[in-house]
Amino acid sequence: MKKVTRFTEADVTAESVFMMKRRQVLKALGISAAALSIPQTTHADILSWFKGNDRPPAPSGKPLQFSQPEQWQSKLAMTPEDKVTGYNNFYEFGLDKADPAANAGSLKTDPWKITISGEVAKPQTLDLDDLYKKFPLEQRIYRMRCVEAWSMVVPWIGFPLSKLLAMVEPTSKAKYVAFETLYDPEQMPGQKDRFIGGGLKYPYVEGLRLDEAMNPLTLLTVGVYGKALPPQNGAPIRLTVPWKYGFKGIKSIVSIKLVSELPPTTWNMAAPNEYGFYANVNPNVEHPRWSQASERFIGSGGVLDVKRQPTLLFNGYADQVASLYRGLNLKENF
Ligand SMILES: Nc1nc2c(c(=O)[nH]1)N[C@H]1C(S)=C(S)[C@@H](COP(=O)(O)O)O[C@H]1N2
Ligand SMILES: [Mo]
Repeated sequence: MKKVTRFTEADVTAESVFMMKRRQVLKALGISAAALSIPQTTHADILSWFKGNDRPPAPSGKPLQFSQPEQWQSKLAMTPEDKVTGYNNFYEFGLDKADPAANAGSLKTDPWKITISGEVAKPQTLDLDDLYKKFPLEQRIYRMRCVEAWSMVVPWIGFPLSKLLAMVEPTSKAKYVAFETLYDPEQMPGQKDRFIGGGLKYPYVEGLRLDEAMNPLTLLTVGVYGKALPPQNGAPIRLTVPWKYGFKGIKSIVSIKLVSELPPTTWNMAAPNEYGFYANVNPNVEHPRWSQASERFIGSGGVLDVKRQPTLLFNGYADQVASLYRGLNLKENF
């Protein structure tokens, strides 16, 4: 097996972890690798899909009250709930897609505090009650596209980040928004063990330009499928930026800071040539190690139903966000 000193998202999911389990999975399927007369790359799809298939039922979270504005509903086929809550990336709890559902249950998500600070006139620290009181929740059915080239359609519940930012009144120096996940190695084993956490630098941090953060699509998400987020999806509050690769959607946020300089971001620090600050979904800009032209949609199908579909520019939200990037070279600013 290839020796990996510092894991990247693809090394971990597509190579090391996957390769370790391939034999087990094939055995469980009752087939030998040789019996599958399909190319190696297709094996990876089918087998990693199978791993995602082997998942616990969706947890029974607290039901939420929310509206369903027409504009944000969708006729797209949705990814089933147990796949949304059972096939996750949350490296603080392990690298396998099944690890977050298995290991994040112990994360203490209430009480929770989130601070909004930096270049703002009215810095605040809010608890969950404050958030729920101040911001009415809405359901938004969004496409979700991971940089690893799989995708889902998910009914998130949350409120626009722009409302929170308006409340704290950014100063004229605020140009970017920096987000930070909880840092608590006792609760998040991946933060103290590089074999569990993939050798990323923790806490996980992410960032947006202020205009991206203010876009109406950008959601602070507190629920999914009608209920409070389960820990594996980033409880109690995470970011959802549907036109960007999933790694921008930072989970379990404790800090939102308005800043004047472009903030560091976790995957960019880990592999700057592979993961950019922008991370806009783009079928024409390939990852150095794989194409982004198509994606594997995780729907209601079974093990052998591996549906590939074309990747959409800005993940299908070009009409709402392309103007943010007018004049920007998207290949250079990936
Ligand atoms: N703190 C933190 N946030 C994170 C991650 C992570 O490992 N840690 N993984 C990211 C990646 S790569 C993806 S694709 C999405 C997955 O979100 P989901 O599990 O709710 O589908 O979360 C993102 N947010
Ligand atoms: Mo991802």
